[in-house]
Amino acid sequence: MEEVRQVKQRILSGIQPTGVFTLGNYMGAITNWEQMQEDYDCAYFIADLHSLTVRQEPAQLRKHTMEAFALLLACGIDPERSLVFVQSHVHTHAEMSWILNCSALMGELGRMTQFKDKSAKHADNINAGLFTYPVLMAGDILLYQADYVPVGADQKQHLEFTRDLAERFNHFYGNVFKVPDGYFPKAGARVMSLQDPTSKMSKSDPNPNAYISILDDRNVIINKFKRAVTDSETEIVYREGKDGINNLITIYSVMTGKSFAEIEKEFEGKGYGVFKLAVGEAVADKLQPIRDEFNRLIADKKYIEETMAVGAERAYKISRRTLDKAKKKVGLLMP
Ligand code: ATP
Ligand code: LTN
Repeated sequence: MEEVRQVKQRILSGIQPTGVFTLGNYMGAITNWEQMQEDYDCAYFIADLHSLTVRQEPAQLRKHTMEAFALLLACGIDPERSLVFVQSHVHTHAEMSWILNCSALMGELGRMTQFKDKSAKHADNINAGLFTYPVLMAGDILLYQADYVPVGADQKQHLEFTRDLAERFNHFYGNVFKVPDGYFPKAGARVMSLQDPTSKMSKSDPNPNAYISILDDRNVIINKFKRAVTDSETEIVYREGKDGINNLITIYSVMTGKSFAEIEKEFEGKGYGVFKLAVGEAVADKLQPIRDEFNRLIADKKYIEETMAVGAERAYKISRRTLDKAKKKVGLLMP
């Protein structure tokens, strides 16, 4: 009897090499990426071109890119099962971005909240790349005909833009791109800063107490949670207005698999100090094997470089098909 082969749907996502990943990146994106490898055809990459939109020290960027790649592998992204590569190693991304730039509108790009936030943060360097950042991102996604894009909540607007751009392009030039859907985690889509629970945890925050880096030592992790900003009440319940505690409950829930109700029960009548320690320990336990694996991988530069090269070659082959199709459709004379 002939076996019916089910073609898997494609997942694609990227992360910038702007520093060591935080618990926010891990909960909002990478845990999902790891789990999705089971059921989907996955592609994950280090978005180094995107990171150039904020001034980077060149030697640091090279170091961070190697580290980010090793971190993905350490978090369980398996290069045998998934396509893993560095964005700038695959030149189709920059080329696709130019063609898409010519279909993107100034008005829609000007409405992007990330552009507004980053322009305010880096007022001395509001470069054109920061403005067209979502176009490069749309190209990353559309080149691979991705079905789903797993990202944190902060990227929702960029995904909406990608869908609009794909539909517009397909409308003018004929069907080239699959229109992708976002994929957001149920819990952990927006992990908040430990120092200001009304703003998101970010790896480029100048205050290291605001975030947990996934390579932080056990003691550092526990101390950061002990210092986490909460409120002046005593009750451990998930409730509107208790941003700090809500954030800690969410983190503890994702780390342990316990529901919010179970957590509220577990800590009924106990103080914030006890709860913060439990959260710190749960996070430290979860991250320990990742740290060990990272230390092993980062010492093997040759393996990392070889894995990057294999990924880049495969990514090029896949993405070239879409790029060529788009080039033909817009009327570029093919050599
Ligand atoms: P930067 O601080 O340099 O802007 P970042 O920490 O926001 O970086 P990115 O590389 O831009 O991280 O994002 C990588 C992935 O992690 C994206 O899918 C993003 O949505 C997700 N992510 C980032 N921060 C958080 C957060 N606090 N909570 C949940 N998901 C997050
Ligand atoms: N902008 C994303 C990183 C990114 C991305 C992508 C995510 C660049 N290209 C394509 C998903 C798909 C961010 O996380 N800040």
